[in-house]
Amino acid sequence: MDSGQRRSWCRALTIGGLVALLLCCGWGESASANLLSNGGFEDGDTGGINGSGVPTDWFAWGSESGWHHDDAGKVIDTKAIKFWWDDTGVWQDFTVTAGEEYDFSVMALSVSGDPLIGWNGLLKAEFYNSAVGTEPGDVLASVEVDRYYSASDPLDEWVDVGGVVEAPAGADIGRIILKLADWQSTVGGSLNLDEAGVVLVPEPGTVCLLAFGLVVGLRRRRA
Ligand SMILES: [Ca+2]
Repeated sequence: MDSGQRRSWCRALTIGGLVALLLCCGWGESASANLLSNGGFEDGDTGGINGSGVPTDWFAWGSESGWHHDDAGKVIDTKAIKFWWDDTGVWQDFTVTAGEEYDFSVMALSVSGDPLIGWNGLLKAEFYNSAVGTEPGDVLASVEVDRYYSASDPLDEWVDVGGVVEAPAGADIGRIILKLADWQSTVGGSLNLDEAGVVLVPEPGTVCLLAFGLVVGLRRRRA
């Protein structure tokens, strides 16, 4: 390879490095994949949430105080879930790395025809070590990430509920939990939930430094 070819290669690699820098610094987060399967509740039959209607790849507990439904105006795409009492909920597990941050989210809708009263919607995160187990007594950390607040959040529009949680030391399993909570003296109505998601929060500092180092290194070689 003569010096001209080498310069061309270096130029191409430098441009590649700059593109990588832009990608990881500017657009890295949007590329993160949802760690949940069937987060939109599109798969599985409709019905009682802890019976015939449990959504594919989700687990449910409690009595039949929830429904997997396809009610027009209360879904994103074709199906969603809803709860009307706090004795029932759903969860799904996914793989995590201790020390990494994860962005948990779900969309919540309370409609004026059946408004949630006296409850809040709750998004919880839990973490486990697979070698220990995933029973309630095995939990390493339990975090109440965010709520849909029935007293103050708007009716008839999807509200984005969520937040970022770091996986604690020893964790290799994360769990998202969706339910109602905060019973008050008078309760009623129901809350629809859809588009649940968990994404790994990228570490732009580390990745950008690597890309920056690549670009600087190539430029030095060219000099
Ligand atoms: Ca859906």
